Amino acid sequence: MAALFDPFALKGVNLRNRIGASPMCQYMAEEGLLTDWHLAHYAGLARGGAGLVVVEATAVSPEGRITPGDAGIWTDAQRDAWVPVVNAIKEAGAVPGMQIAHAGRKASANRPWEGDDHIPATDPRGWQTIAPSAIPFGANLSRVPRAMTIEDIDRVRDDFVRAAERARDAGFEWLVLHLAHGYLAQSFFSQHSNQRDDRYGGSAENRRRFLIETLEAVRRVWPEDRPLAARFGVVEFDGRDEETLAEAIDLVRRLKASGLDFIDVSIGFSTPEAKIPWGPHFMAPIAEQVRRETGLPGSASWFISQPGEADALIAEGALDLVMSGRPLLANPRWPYAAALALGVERAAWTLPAPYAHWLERYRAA
Ligand code: 8OZ
Repeated sequence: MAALFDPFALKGVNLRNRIGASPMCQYMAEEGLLTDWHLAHYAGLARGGAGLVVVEATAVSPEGRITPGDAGIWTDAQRDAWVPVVNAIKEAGAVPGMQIAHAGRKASANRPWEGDDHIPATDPRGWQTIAPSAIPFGANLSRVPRAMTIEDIDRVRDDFVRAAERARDAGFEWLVLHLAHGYLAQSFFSQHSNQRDDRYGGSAENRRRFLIETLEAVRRVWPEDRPLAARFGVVEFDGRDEETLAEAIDLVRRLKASGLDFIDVSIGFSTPEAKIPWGPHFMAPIAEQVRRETGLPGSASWFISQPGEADALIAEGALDLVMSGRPLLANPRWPYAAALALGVERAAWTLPAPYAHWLERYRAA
């Protein structure tokens, strides 16, 4: 039996296999509301056989969107629009997860295929961004954010709580806090973006405060039997990773003590100067270290595209789940292809019955 197809249980949730669809922004919403695009997209991912489908970074407030096309969950109407997506994912046998996010200084950008840069300050489609300090990311994202006041910090933390309540009420069973990729929470943690001199900046203890307070506030409304996960950038590839990783592991331990159930290990993306060593499953050893040193179950993404490779990472105990992004965009039925490649018995049943029964029929003699 391939380890990739072992079930995985966490809290009250059971995944049918170790393949998760990684959250991937579609930039196809309007005013944060889903469009027809989303239902077909997510039904397709779930029907393809993944055990967990985490929907795209969903903004907790209008200012927290990366682009005007981001999905949101700051209104009840937006919450209700997610319900058919949740139902389609469940009907296909997968567990529905949501990632909630605030883009911080990387907000107010054009969609990737329309420039991938900040919307000019003079353009009414854009908005004032906020961040721990008034320091721009740089490169294509050079708009200077407004440094957050304590009131802003309290409000954004509360926005995460309201978003978690709505995700809960829409029926999501797995929640991911977006603490990665240079967005707001990551930018509190990183010295590249946080130069505050109050209790939210300076020492590691202060730079991690926003992340801990947000997790603790969300945990109070997120049901105990549903996993609370975080995606967190534990390295930057900026030449200072020994210190960053030690601080990150320390923070993950602290988040675990406050109710974090699962860690999806990713990259900080806090500086355009990073030299990222892209290559096959290059984040897996770092994720393994985070899992080992914190005792939390965890996952990674990034260039895990071969079935044998994904299966070995699970079998060797490096990862609990493989979070798959681009392989599932290229082929949502990658799980079926993986089951065939790994010699899983009755591989067709990775897919829903209306597909599986045909695929099993009429074998050549
Ligand atoms: C991967 C790398 C950089 C950004 C997100 C849009 O996390 C992203 C993203 C993903 O929401």
